[in-house]
Amino acid sequence: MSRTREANYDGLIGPTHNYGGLSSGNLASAHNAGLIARPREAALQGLAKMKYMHDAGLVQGVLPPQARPDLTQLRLMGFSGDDESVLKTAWSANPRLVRNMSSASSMWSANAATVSPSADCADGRLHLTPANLSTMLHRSIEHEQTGRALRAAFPDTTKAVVHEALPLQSTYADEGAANHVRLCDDQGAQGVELFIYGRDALGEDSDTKFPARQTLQACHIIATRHGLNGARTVFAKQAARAINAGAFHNDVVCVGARQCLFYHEYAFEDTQGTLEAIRKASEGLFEPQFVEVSHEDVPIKDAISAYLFNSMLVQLPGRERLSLIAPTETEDNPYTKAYCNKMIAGNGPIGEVIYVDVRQSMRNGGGPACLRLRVVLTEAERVAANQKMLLSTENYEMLCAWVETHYREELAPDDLGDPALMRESFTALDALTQLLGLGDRFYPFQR
Ligand code: SUG
Repeated sequence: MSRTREANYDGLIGPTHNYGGLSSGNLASAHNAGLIARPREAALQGLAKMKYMHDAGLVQGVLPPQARPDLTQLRLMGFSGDDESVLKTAWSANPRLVRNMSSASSMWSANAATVSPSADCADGRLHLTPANLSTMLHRSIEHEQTGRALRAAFPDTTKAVVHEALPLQSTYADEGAANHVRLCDDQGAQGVELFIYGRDALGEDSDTKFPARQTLQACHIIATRHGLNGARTVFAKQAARAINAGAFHNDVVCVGARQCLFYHEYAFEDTQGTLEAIRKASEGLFEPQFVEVSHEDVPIKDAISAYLFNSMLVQLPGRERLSLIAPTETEDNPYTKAYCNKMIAGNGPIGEVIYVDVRQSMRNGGGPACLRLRVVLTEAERVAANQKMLLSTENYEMLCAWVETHYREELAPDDLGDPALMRESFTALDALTQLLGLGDRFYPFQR
């Protein structure tokens, strides 16, 4: 067994966490618009999940929240003066714009980037492409800071390449690892990378009711940039009916790990073709294991509302079978709970389901899997990574204390116009740069 391991880098939930109703096609975001959010509780829930994974023996990383409100964007839109004047004039001109510029959405780090481990890439380096997130205004402003955070996490360019995001144009719409699955035998061996797209921007018109956020063109470019072996790469179309039912990312209806692909019957446009392509791409490497959940066992509506597939599928040390780290909502839903009980009683590849409480994030459509970016690291890559961005018992406690010091208990969307919230947030992030070893010029407000 090689010493290559999969790390999970979670997005630390930021001080402006709120329910803005900003994401069309994301049913939770739409239904919960305007609710009072609890940023402190949200951040502590996220940290508790990270600590759980760390204690279970996995490598756990932390990605910093982004600076919000994004004053650079507001200045580009013509609002001027000192920071407080920019926020105040923008808020009185257009509160919805300010809400878009204030979202804590970078917490969902499954959308931060697409990651290809060095074992899959022609130049033997780890490749990461920050997602342009061009479909949603509030997310399209993330990629630059995401690139900076990833460069801070993986500073050794002889081992890791952090690319620029794809151009911000709808042809290249890219939502990162939420539409990407890697299957493999040992983590350090050549794997099969599966890219799932919702639309072919240069082909026929998209026929979905909600936006299809990932294009085939974006998938092709990323696979080329990363130097992937074409014979070990699969491109599959997400089913329009999944998008229309609220699966705004593929990871709402599918998750994979090691040799196992766990997915809903309605996930892919052409299920048999997709499975066949995966079988072919994995020939000589490993035998893929497919766990398909039928619509009869779990109606697509329940799969999406209970977020069964937005779980982390992980190989925990000491376990023979895979563990599914699912949201508590999966336990609350009779269909998904019954399915999980039946599944673990069987002898398939998934042997255990562990429920975690990330309810604050869930109300915006972000389950356990949305909150983490998987990065397979060889031992040398792990040693070269920024150690302060890896969770330890010590910095977990420091991060919890930091949240307790700086975060508000409650936040309504209209609080986002409050200059005091902006000052509190920037003070918090300034302090965080020390804790995570980011230097004192990481955020725009520090420069
Ligand atoms: O992009 N929600 C995010 C949820 C992202 C979930 N990620 C994955 N499935 N990997 C989104 O729709 C809602 C923000 C608001 O409405 O305030 C939001 O951006």
